[in-house]
Amino acid sequence: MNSEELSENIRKWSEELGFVAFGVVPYRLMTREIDRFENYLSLGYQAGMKYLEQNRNIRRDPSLLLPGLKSILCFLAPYRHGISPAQGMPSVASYALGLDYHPVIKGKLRKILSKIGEIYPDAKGRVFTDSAPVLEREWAAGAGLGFIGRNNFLISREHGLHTLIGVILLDIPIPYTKMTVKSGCGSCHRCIDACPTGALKGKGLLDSTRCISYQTIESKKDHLSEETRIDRKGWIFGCDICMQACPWTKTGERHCWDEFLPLKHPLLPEGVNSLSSVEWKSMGKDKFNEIFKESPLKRAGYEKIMDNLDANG
Ligand code: B12
Repeated sequence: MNSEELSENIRKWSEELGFVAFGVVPYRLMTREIDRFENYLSLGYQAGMKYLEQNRNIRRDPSLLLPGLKSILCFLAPYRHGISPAQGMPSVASYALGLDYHPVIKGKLRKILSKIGEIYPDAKGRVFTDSAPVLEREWAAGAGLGFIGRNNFLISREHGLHTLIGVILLDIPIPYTKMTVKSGCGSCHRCIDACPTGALKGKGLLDSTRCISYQTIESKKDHLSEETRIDRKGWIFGCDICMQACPWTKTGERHCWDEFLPLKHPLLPEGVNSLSSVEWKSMGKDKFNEIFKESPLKRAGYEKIMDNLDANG
């Protein structure tokens, strides 16, 4: 099988697994992109995410993750379920209502990688989603899967913003799918206007110190500390405000993997998006750990979610 045929097969396998887009960028040093990233760090916009300051050599040269790297395969996993939190209830970001996307996406990427291995037994590859010091949005944009919006999202003209990025690094060449996607932001700055904390700074920059998503997921400090004392507008895990404000958010058909639909658990018959603040607070740590053991919320953990509830009053 030649590389064009392999590429067509990868597309077919990825569609069978439910990915809504596939594209390829060839390996190269990320020299230009790393300058943008360094600028972000110099402004302190990484807040307390020390891991963003590390492994800069890998972000610049991803072949340090896979010697002989030739191709970077990018895939989009859809999670547009169209379900919002009930009015006045604490909000969880839409990507986080179901199962943790990391094992779900990696599992599907591994299936693709093993099919490639059946045809090219000597090929070596690695799969990632949000799990390596790499610039996934830059790659997905480079592979023609979308443009990067003012709200920082990789926006697909076909599938909108509710997509997560999965990546396979391969040491064999796969034809490049480049097809630069023209920015669709124009003069629109609704995301910047909508962000209640002023976290979006324009020019593709997001100040994490002010971002509700950072505050409610990543920050290790409690809501009373200076770093995190902002109005979180009811969000207790992640934030979708700049996504909801974007005109592209309604683009495309409603695609959502079953795994990303709101969790249904015997201990949670109505689903996670219908819990009131009182119900969250009376849940208790053991029940929380049981219900959310395969959910993204376990990254924040019980104490942080309780603190986020307190922060919203
Ligand atoms: C750290 C991180 C965060 C941090 C910081 C986010 C940030 N904007 O910096 C926090 C915790 C705040 C966060 C929040 C969210 N995150 Co996050 N996050 C990451 C992570 C691990 C690294 C991102 C990073 O390196 N940030 C540093 C900045 C400098 O890099 P960047 O965001 O990639 O931005 C680059 C481009 O935008 C580019 N750029 C800017 N302008 C332009 C213009 C052009 C033309 C081009 C080509 C490039 C370009 O410059 C930047 C540097 O190269 C990535 C996974 C990964 N490894 O990439 C996921 C990732 C970006 N997150 C993701 C998601 C889903 C979210 C949330 C939506 C979750 C939520 N609902 O709360 C929010 C969205 C916030 C936002 N508006 O960006 C998805 C985004 C998918 C998508 N379609 O865009 C990713 C890709 C994970 C994944 N595998 O799907 N996240």
